[in-house]
Amino acid sequence: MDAGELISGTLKIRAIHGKNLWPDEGTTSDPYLKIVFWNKKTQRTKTKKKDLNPVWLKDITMPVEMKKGQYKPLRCEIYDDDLIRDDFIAYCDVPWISCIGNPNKWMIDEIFKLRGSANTEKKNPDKSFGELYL
Ligand SMILES: [Ca+2]
Ligand SMILES: [Ca+2]
Repeated sequence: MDAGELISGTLKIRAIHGKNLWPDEGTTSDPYLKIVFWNKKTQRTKTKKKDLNPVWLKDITMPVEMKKGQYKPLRCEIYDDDLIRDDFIAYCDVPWISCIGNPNKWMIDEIFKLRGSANTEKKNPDKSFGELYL
């Protein structure tokens, strides 16, 4: 495959659950998952109220129309839902290149360790932010 090769289809992601998420609000938070795609489009799950082990079980689909060279991992971000401004909690990057060329197969079945931002790592010095299962 060369970088100019066109890739088209639909990417389907099953957001399953988060585990041991870091509590933004002392002992809990209201987490949702936001996925930032290669084209900067985003999609998110619903908020799970007061749940550090949220089960979203949400299927997210994104049409793929891009050149191979535009490939980027999926940026998966966990936020705490708040009235005024949602707090960023943690993120991970999920490679999905194995999905290209394998239509109609689930290629990712994995637990990803979450990482904090510089700001959340300051608030959470042991840097354990939990895990995301996709
Ligand atoms: Ca909240
Ligand atoms: Ca908050």
